[in-house]
Amino acid sequence: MRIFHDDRQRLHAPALELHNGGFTTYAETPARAEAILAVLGITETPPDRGDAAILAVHDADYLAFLQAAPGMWREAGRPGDAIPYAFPVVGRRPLKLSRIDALMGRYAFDATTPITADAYTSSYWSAQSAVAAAEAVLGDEHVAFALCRPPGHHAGADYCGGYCHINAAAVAAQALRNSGCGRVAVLDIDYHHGNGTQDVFWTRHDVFYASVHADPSNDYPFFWGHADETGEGDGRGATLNLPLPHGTRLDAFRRAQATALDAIARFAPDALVVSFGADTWFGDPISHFALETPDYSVLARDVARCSWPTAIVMEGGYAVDALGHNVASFLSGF
Ligand code: SP5
Ligand code: ZN
Repeated sequence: MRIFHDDRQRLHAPALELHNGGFTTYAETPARAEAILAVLGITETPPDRGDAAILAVHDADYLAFLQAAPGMWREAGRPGDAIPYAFPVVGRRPLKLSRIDALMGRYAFDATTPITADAYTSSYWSAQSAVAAAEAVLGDEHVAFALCRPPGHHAGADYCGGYCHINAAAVAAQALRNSGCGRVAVLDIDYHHGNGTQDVFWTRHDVFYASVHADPSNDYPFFWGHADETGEGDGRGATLNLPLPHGTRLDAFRRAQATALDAIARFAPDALVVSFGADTWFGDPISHFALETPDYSVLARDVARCSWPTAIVMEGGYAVDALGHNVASFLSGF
């Protein structure tokens, strides 16, 4: 299987995140990618397809802000990484905002996702890896893996959050659409709901989004991922959310994934993007499911049996010592 990753994806290294009322060490570290590389071995550097594939999903003003924010933060005399503290819950009117703090809140939905000086570069290359995987599965390969660190599925067209700045899975799905796939599905099996991917495709019928995740009644990202969210307008019925309780093990997860795969089969996609998170593992430090390492190959075989060209994109997974083995188990199922 071809595996794509660029060394620049490991530059972004926030020191701290806001968690439970104080600052704690950042869970989404470059060591995650190193752990996966150590187990998988050789990877390919993706070609640079430029801004176009990213601009097909994200707003230009948002991408410009990701690049400008670290400098604005420094010029304002702030220590550490840029983090927001005020959010426009009243709605995001087209106001002329200039203060770094106002812009940070405008372009973020949480305070756990610093915009470091390397955030844009690392997420840019993460997205290029996803595009390379998408291109590979339209060529001779049936399946390819993008080692996408930083992750992406919480980032929307104009906002960051959940350790994500650029939505690599959405960029891959849109790249597949632009390369002649009329219908594309995204299967999201990270522990957390992929609110950004859902938002990007919410009103579209050409990209189906299905997610198996922790019930947002008890878990991040709280405001999205409830079972009654099914899409709107042209996208009505093209979003499927399957929330599961704490303690979920393979049997229940596998049944939910089968429900998602059945719905995707009815949609009849030309290609599939899998947002794969290993934070469903029983020992994950920030999550509460109970999958075991061999379970990932069972889940992957169920996906592989559907025989759609499949680009796998890495999302979460924070038990660094187990992460490479969990990823290898998943990929082995293909
Ligand atoms: C891509 C992805 O899996 N994002 C997950 C974002 C979850 N953020 C909310 C939970 C924050 C927990 N922070 C723990 C810090 C430990 N040092
Ligand atoms: Zn996650």
